[in-house]
Amino acid sequence: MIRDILIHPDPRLKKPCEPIAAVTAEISALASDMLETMYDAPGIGLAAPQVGVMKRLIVMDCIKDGPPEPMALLNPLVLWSSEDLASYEEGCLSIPDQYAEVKRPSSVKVGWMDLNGTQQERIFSGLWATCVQHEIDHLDGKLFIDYLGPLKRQMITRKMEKLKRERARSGSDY
Ligand code: K1U
Ligand code: ZN
Repeated sequence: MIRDILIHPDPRLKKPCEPIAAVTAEISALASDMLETMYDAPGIGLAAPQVGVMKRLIVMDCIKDGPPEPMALLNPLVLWSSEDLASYEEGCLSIPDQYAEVKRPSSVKVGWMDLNGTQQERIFSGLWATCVQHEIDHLDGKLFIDYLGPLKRQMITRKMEKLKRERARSGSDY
């Protein structure tokens, strides 16, 4: 099932999310819906608060060419970050059509629980590293525009407020 993606500004996008205690049928269904919603958007990642669920769950697939590599990460935690930084022009499905360069560690080691309840660990690099950090930020109520200066952030927020007003007026449900 494709779920609606919240658009900034929304208080749910600014709040920290709750850890997941166990993999239940509800959590598995949520992960499946989030992957479907991400591929439909289309995007390379999605975090549960973006669909209004305040739980620590993210999905990702950063493969551009080749067979898909869908991932669902429960309670993801950055265990190590490289000292060297990489700059990437980030976007966000909750901030449509707005992009900005963000500098983040170029590699990170992340630990998480998978949908079988097994603890996993992996070093992410390149686009995967950028994406996993962007998604974990969502779980902590942080958006990529929070890395920008106040003027740029305010300009983007005003554009999103206008977009939401227009969508509400036209009765659009996306
Ligand atoms: O979390 C999100 O809002 C999803 C976001 C993830 C992301 C993008 C870029 C850098 C870091 C994290 C997106 O997927 S935005 C859409 C996007 O990047 C994309 C869309 C279609 C094809 C390829 C990329
Ligand atoms: Zn985002």
